[in-house]
Amino acid sequence: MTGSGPYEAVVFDLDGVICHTDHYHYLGWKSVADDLGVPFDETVNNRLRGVSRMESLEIMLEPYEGEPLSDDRKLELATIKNDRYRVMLGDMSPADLDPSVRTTLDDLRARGLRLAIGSSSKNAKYILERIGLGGYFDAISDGTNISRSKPDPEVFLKAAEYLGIDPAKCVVVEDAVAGIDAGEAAGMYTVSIGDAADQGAGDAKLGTFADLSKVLTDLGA
Ligand code: B16
Ligand code: MG
Repeated sequence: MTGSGPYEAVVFDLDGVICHTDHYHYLGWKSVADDLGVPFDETVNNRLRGVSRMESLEIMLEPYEGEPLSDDRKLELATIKNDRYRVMLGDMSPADLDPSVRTTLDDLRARGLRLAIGSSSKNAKYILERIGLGGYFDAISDGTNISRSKPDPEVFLKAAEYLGIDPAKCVVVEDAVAGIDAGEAAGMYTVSIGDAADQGAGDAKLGTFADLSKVLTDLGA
């Protein structure tokens, strides 16, 4: 069965929407910034939402005033960050999935909506496994299948393609302003949560993830 309203699918960003790996990204980048003597705080971290790993590194390095860094050294720094981040991900479990997120996803699925992930992360499948959602989604588009980062729409257009659904029939849920911009560029209805909602982005805004059920009801889905 497919959703009968104008919308047939929901594409979810992962980090900051389905789960809160954003704090682990912060700790990972902060530890590398500390090693380099570069100031790094939550304000800078907010600029990394939805941004690829190497672009995140460049943002973190903006205040860096040391010796010029070669491309190999930059790759090494990004790898160090990712290794430390993966150690933190390894401690995640299904207990890190908010029960209201699971209930809401199940509610949407019961309506016949197709559910997909649209994440910039190359760790997306590993994270989904850790929190007990491995195999749950109908399609996963992530950092391993894109060549351009949000706000480019590629990650969401691929999700729609994998689902076999017209992008105009997709709703996207995002915590990053860059992600909302990407959803709009993909021609999707955009729903913001967290930082993106705080900044007034999106066609609709969520206070909590569970509010998504009502937004979709209002959309006729
Ligand atoms: P990785 P999302 C994004 O995930 C994060 O928001 C962003 O901070 C991170 O740099 C990016 O994934 C790449 O992550 O280093 O794991 O490949 O919000 O698009 O789900
Ligand atoms: Mg995000």
